[in-house]
Amino acid sequence: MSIESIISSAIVRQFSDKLLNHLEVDVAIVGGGPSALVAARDLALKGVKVAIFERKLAPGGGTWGGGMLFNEVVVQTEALPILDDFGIRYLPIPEAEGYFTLDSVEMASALIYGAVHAGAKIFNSVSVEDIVFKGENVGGLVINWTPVERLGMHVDPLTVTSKCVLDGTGHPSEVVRMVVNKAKVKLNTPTGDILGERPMWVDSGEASTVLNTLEYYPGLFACGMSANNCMGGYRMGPIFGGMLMSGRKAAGLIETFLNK
Ligand code: 48H
Repeated sequence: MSIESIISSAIVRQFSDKLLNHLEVDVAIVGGGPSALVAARDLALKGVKVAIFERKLAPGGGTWGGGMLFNEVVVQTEALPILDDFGIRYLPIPEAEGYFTLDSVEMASALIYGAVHAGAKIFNSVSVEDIVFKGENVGGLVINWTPVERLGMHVDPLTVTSKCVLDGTGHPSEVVRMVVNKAKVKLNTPTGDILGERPMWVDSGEASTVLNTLEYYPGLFACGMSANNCMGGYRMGPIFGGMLMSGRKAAGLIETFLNK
């Protein structure tokens, strides 16, 4: 065999094994933003089989760009244990006790590395275009390559089945939206629908991101900005403690769900 063939066949074989092993998982996570990456690591460390499907080539979601492309973000004291778990460094902000800055590229790369090394598998450039719904139950995800989605090619998708789904799609709550629009079910919100994100109010948004991390329909959880959008929370700008703590809370809720 030539080296050219060896390289190609090794890649095809390894990727195929990886995908085949994750066509049935315990938890299917949509989106590889900060909240989802924390949830994925926590669950994987507990021995839960987790796969993340991320539309973009690079996972990490909105972390890379910091605030307006100034590649630093802020976290508050309560989130420091999570940064420590991932080995992410931070500096105190002298004029605001309890707040810290950190390099957003270090944060994004460490979150990805931490999730993968804990055992979560990330499938990048894969878009979730629909949800598997059996009767009244969430049963998994419908996936396709992002280039197929972007080019509008008429190519049928594949499916991943799972015991539950975590929507980590950020501001638009894409998966929860699909469930409401297509399965026509009522969510665990005051109106039964997505309430919609509100304007910026940092303290309120940070607190509500964690509070709103919930099971919105049996077997369907939301974390991060998706949770805030579902329950009508305020946005908070480039402070990420709420996202990290939301991921940790989501993992705890899902663990309880799986143990039921
Ligand atoms: C596959 C998908 C799909 C899909 C979306 O937005 P994210 O960074 O996620 P969070 O909620 O963990 O973090 C939010 C944070 O980045 C943020 O935006 C903040 C703090 N904003 C505050 C403010 O005031 O604006 O990442 C979501 C990820 C992205 O990478 C998407 O590409 C991905 O989900 N995604 N992947 N299939 N259908 N939809």
